Amino acid sequence: MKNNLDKSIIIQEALKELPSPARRLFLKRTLTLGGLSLLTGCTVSDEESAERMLMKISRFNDDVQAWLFDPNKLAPTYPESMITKPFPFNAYYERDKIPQVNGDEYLLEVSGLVADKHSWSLGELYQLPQTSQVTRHICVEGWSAIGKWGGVTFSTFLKRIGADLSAKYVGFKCADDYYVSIDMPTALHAQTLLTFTYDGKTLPPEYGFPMKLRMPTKLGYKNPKHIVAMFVTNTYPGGYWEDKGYNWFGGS
Ligand SMILES: Nc1nc2c(c(=O)[nH]1)N[C@H]1C(S)=C(S)[C@@H](COP(=O)(O)O)O[C@H]1N2
Ligand SMILES: [Mo]
Repeated sequence: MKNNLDKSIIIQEALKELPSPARRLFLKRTLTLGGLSLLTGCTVSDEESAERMLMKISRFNDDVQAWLFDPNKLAPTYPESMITKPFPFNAYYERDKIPQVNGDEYLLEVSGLVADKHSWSLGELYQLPQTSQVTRHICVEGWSAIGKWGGVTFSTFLKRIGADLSAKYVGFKCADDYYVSIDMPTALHAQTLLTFTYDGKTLPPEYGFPMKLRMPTKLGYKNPKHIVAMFVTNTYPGGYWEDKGYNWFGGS
């Protein structure tokens, strides 16, 4: 077993191998060796594997960094012919634990810095103006897939509930033990959708029935499925993986 000091030396050495100083700084800021293991799902035990993983992550950063850091930049969209079939399922548990939410009884709780705190039935949510987009979902575990999600533009919903749009965060609680929070600029991003459909059909349980917040500008783990409650706040709410060491911004 390597001790913490060894680990920090390994990561420092591996970081030296990265070509761009900016990228090096970026990774240094956001990653520890433990975080690297979490991000990649592999045990980082030696310099070579750390380096390989950092290169992989840095290539990924090259692709996404621009729009991750600019709230006005749009993530790429794709033709429907490029949709990945079958679209992967992922959660911190296996398929047999997928939450089975009863849509007839379902109510979305809304709280915090919002004028209208009434809970929303699915019928009411489906009445909101609906749109759809075909975007790439990127998981830190090393896969990405293109899918089509439909729902209401989240900024439309936030305005409808009279959310304080100058607040810092929007937090989400899910029907499983998952929870996550995002920054307000991302919540207001034009491509951030509160989605109820996948590929034109009601979102199936594995993809997050009754709703998934879909943000093509964020990594997969920032996109909560099975949302049951949301709140607007100025107090940092954290998140399931963030509290285990992932970086909150969700772009590394
Ligand atoms: N409620 C909930 N949301 C979640 C997760 C989860 O375990 N529970 N996993 C996240 C991760 S890491 C990924 S990659 C995506 C997977 O979404 P998919 O099953 O539609 O591919 O959901 C995200 N949202
Ligand atoms: Mo993920």
